[in-house]
Order: sequence, then structure tokens, then C-alpha cells
Amino acid sequence: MDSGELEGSLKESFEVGIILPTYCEVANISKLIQEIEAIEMNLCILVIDDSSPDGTMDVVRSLQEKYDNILLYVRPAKTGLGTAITDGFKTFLSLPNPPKYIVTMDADYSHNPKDVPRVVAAAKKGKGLAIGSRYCKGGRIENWSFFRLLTSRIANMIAYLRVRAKIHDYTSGLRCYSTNLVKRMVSDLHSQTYEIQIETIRQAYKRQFDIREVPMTFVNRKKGKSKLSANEIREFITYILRMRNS
Ligand SMILES: Nc1nc2c(ncn2[C@@H]2O[C@H](COP(=O)(O)OP(=O)(O)O)[C@@H](O)[C@H]2O)c(=O)[nH]1
Ligand SMILES: [Mg+2]
Repeated sequence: MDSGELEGSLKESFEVGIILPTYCEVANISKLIQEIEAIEMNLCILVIDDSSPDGTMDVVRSLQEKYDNILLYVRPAKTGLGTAITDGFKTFLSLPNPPKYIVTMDADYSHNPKDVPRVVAAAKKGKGLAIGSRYCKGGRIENWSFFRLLTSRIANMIAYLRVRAKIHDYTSGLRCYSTNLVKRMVSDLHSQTYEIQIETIRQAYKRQFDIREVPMTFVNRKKGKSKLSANEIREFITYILRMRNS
């Protein structure tokens, strides 16, 4: 949060703030933001970009000229999905009027913007955390390799054994958090990379916030490359193995 720079400002307050973490998403970001803008909801967008060398930032800057509800937080180097989401939370909390609900979603089109209203509605009902779920009844995954599916299933199994919240999908990136929950847990978030998804569920569960799932279809990205590297898988495994049961 110290080393990034916020570009743009909001002239009004919004009910929902959407965090889009991006690293080299130039092929996806424009269409995605335009589809989010078409959702009928009082929302703003915060892109957290790690100085992507492919020009993702420039696309966002040009969209800022068209829409007045987009913020861009630029970090000097690729520093991981976990810190990107945490910086997104901190940025929203630092606004004079933070949104009441904060959504996170991947910027590679794996999450359909049309699913956002259902996830937000569920979070509003429970006042805690709602997760777009691939593994609850009605949830689906399209076009993942057998290896990717297997690693995701194993990660989810271990996460459940450690955290014990009755959740089917601990690693989904499409979520809606009540800002109250984010405020309560943000200082306890220390994840560098993808383990942020488990850490946030663990923090919400520990604090007895409502956690619910909404079925969704996850579609493997069609453009750009996955950033899940061997190093990130290692950090993820280290986190779930070291996690205490409490
Ligand atoms: N800012 C930022 N975004 C990241 C980083 N790593 C991944 N992302 C973004 O997080 C989202 C999920 O990453 P992705 O590569 O699609 O992972 P996968 O779907 O698990 O293969 C995408 O929008 C990425 O651009 C990072 O280090 N920094
Ligand atoms: Mg992806």
C-alpha cells in the first residue's frame, strides 16, 4: 500500500466497489470493464495493476476518460494477487465514503460480469461474504485441464480440513464482502499470492460472519496467460500446510 499510486478520483459515493487485479490483461480488460459498466448497479471499479508491460494501464486510463467511476492503483512491480487484493481493500477503505460492499473478480474473463448481481445480493442478505462457487450444486468449470482441476480440488480439500467452514469453493476469486467484514479483517491479511482466497474465508469464519455460496460457471481464460506460476503454487502450499487450525 506504501509504494503504489492512485490515479483518478470519485465524485460521488457508490454502493458497490469492484476490485480488478491485473497483470498483463490487455487482451481482456477493455471488454470486461465495459460489460461491468453495463450492469445495472451503483458501482465503481478499482483496477490494481502491477505496471503490466503490455499496456493494461493505458487501456484503463483511456476508459477513465469515458467513465467517471474508475480508479487505477498502479504498483511498481508484480507483487502478487494477495497483496493486490489487500491493497484494493485498503484503497477503498481510505476513501471518504467507502462502498458498502466490495467485490473481487479476476480480470481474465473467467468470471462473468452477469454473475456479479447475484453474488452481491447474497452478500447483502448475509451481511458477510458471498462466494461465486464452482463446486457447490449448480456450479461448473469449463475448459480446465485435468491437472488444474485436480490441484484445485486438492487445495480445496486441504483448506476445508484446516478451516472447517462449510464451503465447497475456498479458492474462487469472484466474491462480495460487506465492507464491515473487510474493515474488521484487513489488518490480519498477510497473503502474498493466491492463498489470499483461503485467508479471507478463514478470517471471516473466525469472526463468525455469514459465508454463503452462489453457483457460477468458471470459464478458463481464452486470452492471455495464467499467472499461477510454480513459485505461486509453492507459496500457496506453504500457507495451507503452515496454517494453524484455530
Ligand atoms: N495486480 C496483480 N494481479 C495479478 C497478479 N497475479 C495474478 N493477477 C491477476 O489475478 C487474476 C487471476 O489470475 P490468473 O492468472 O487468471 O490466475 P488463474 O485463473 O488461477 O490461472 C487475473 O486478473 C490476473 O491478472 C499479480 O501479481 N498482481
Ligand atoms: Mg484466470
